[in-house]
Amino acid sequence: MAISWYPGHMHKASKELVKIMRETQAVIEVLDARIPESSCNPLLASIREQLPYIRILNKADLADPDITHAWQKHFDKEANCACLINGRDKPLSKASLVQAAKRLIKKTDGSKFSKVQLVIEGIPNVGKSSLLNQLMDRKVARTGNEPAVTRGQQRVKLDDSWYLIDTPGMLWPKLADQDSAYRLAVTGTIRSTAVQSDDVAWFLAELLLEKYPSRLADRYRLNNTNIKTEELFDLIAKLRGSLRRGGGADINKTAEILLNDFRSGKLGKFSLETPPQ
Ligand SMILES: Nc1nc2c(ncn2[C@@H]2O[C@H](COP(=O)(O)OP(=O)(O)OP(=O)(O)O)[C@@H](O)[C@H]2O)c(=O)[nH]1
Ligand SMILES: [Mg+2]
Repeated sequence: MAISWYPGHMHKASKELVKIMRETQAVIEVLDARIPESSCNPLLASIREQLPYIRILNKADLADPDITHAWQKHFDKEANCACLINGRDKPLSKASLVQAAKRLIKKTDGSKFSKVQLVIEGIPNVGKSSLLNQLMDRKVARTGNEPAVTRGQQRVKLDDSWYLIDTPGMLWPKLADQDSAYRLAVTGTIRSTAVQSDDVAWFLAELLLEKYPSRLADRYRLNNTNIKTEELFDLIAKLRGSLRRGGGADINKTAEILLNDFRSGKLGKFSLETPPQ
């Protein structure tokens, strides 16, 4: 099934984003450290145009640290860009963010920092509002473990002359690369009603069987990982009690188990994309 998810509220959010760019000094683009390439929304580059941008590799606690650092080096080479890392294990401080923003803004327009507005943007469910709360050191924005929680812009004062704007998560009209689209779905970016979770879990199971069989063996006590995807579903179902009456895996329940184990980090840290050499 082809994955595509661009509801009306995202189109509206992109228009609202365009409106605030003129009063914005720099953009904070939040990426998923597990899929930095697929989580990079091409619309955002065209909206921010020449503005400097800070890329934050978020949810780094769920990704392979060496690969995340390689991505950081890769993005740091882009003109007008600084790349920072954030995760539950090592939260980014307000001071580090402000320092990076000051350096970038100074380079591009020599601003006096009398009033600086930074806009936080990125794909849905990547952790934009959580980052806002973290930087503010209190809960100012609603967060949730599902895409499209934030529905409108929210502007807050970071300190005397610095403002932050949280924005709704946005995808783009056509997810041309379907492998990327599936990686977005696996990481929880696409609303569950817009995808078939058994399809997404199947994609994940095949990927894990091919590239990370030992993680599956550890988590699901497998003696042998030289098995077909269907057998993997059956073995998970047996272990976790998601069998159909009469035997065999309840595909939907088992798909949820596998996806939840992956998304929560219980299967380990995964980087599904590496930077180009
Ligand atoms: N493991 C981990 N989870 C995170 C991190 N940051 C955010 N989350 C979780 O990711 C989920 C989404 O967080 P939000 O901050 O609501 O994401 P958002 O980008 O604002 O989402 P939308 O408003 O829907 O676009 C929540 O369950 C957060 O707890 C992180 O660094 N590590
Ligand atoms: Mg949000």
